[in-house]
Amino acid sequence: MYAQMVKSEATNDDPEKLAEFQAKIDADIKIEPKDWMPQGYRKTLIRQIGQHAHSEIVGQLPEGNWITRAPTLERKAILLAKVQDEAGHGLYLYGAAETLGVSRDELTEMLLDGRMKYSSIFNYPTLNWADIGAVGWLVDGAAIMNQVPLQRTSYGPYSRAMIRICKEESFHQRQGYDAIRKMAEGTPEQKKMAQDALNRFWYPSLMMFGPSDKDSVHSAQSMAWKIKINTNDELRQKFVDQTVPQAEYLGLTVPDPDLKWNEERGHYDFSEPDWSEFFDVIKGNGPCNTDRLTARNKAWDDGQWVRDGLLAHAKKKRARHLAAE
Ligand code: FAQ
Repeated sequence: MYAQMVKSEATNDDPEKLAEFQAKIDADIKIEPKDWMPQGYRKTLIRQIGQHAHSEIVGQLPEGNWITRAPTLERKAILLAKVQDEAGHGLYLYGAAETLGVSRDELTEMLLDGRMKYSSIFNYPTLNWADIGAVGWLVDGAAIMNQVPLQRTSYGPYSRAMIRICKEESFHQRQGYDAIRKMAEGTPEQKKMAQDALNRFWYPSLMMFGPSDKDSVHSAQSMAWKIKINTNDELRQKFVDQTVPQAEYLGLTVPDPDLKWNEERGHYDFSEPDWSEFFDVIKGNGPCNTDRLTARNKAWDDGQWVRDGLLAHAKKKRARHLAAE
C-alpha cells in the first residue's frame, strides 16, 4: 500500500487542485483524512508522523533501562508512568498516520528493517540515574519546544494528537528537571553526575531539532504546507534561550565555552553541534543504533504469538457472528 502510494507520487497533481489546497492551508483550514491532498503532502506527513511515532516507541528503551534501578519507589512509579505515556504517544501518532492510508504494521516493518528513522537522541546511552533527569529536562524539553507549534500543524489528526501529547510532555519535562535538581543540590558526587549528564546530553539534544536550516531538505516545502511551523534553527535557538537560565539556576555549566548572551540579538550565541556526528548517527552508526533496533526487533518477534492469538480470536468471533445471522 505504502509502496503504491510512493509510486503514484510520480503522477503530477492537478494545478487547480493544488492551488485550492494551498488556499486552504493559507487560510488555516485544517486538512482532514478524506480531503484531497497532494501526494507529496501525504508522503511528507507519513514520514514525519511515522518517525515521530517510532521515536516515542524507541524512546522508551533508554528510560526503561532504569525503571528497575530507580533510587526510590516514588521515582520508580513516576518513571514507569512516563515510559507508559511514551507508548501512548506512539499509539496516537500511529493512529494519525493510519488516517493517511499506511498501516501500523507497514510503519513498524519500515522501522524494523531500517527504512524509516527515529530521533537521533535515542541512540545515546543512559549510563546512570542522572541521565534519566537529563533526558526529562533536556530531551523532553527539546521535544516540547518542537511539538508545541505542531499543535497548529495543518493536518487535523496530527494536530489533535499533538495537543494531547504536549500536555503530557510538559509533565515529563518538569519531572526531569525535578530529578536533575535533586542531584544538582545533592552531595558533591551527585552534583558531578548531574554535570556529567549535562555534558553528554547537551549537543545530542541540540541535534534533535534536525540539521541547520541550510542543510534541511524538507523545511521549505513543509513550512509552505504548514506541516512544520518553525525552522530547525529557530527552535534550536528558542531551546538554548530557555535552557541556559535553567542550567544556571541548577548551578551547572553548559559545556560550550562560546556560549554567551548577545544583547543586540536578544538571544544566546552558542556553538553548533558536530554535524558530522549527527549525520553519522542517523546513518545508523551512533553508540546504540544496533542495540535499539535489535531490542525492537526482538519485541516484535516475541509478540508474534499475541498477534496470532488476537487474529485467531477475531476470526472465530466473526465466524460465530456470521453463523448466527
Ligand atoms: N533524528 O529536512 P530535515 C520524542 C532527518 S521527541 C533523526 O530538517 P524535517 C519524545 C530527517 O528525517 C523526538 N533524523 O527534516 C520523547 C531527514 O531525513 P529523511 C521526535 C533526523 O523532517 C522524549 C533529514 O534528517 N520528534 O520522541 C533528525 O523537515 C523523551 C533532513 O532533515 C519528532 O519527530 C533527528 N533529530 O525536520 C520520547 C517531531 N532531524 O527523512 C521518549 C516531529 C532530521 O529525508 C523520551 N518531527 N532528521 O531521510 C519534526 O518536527 C521534524 O521531522 C524534524 C526534522 C524537526 C525532526
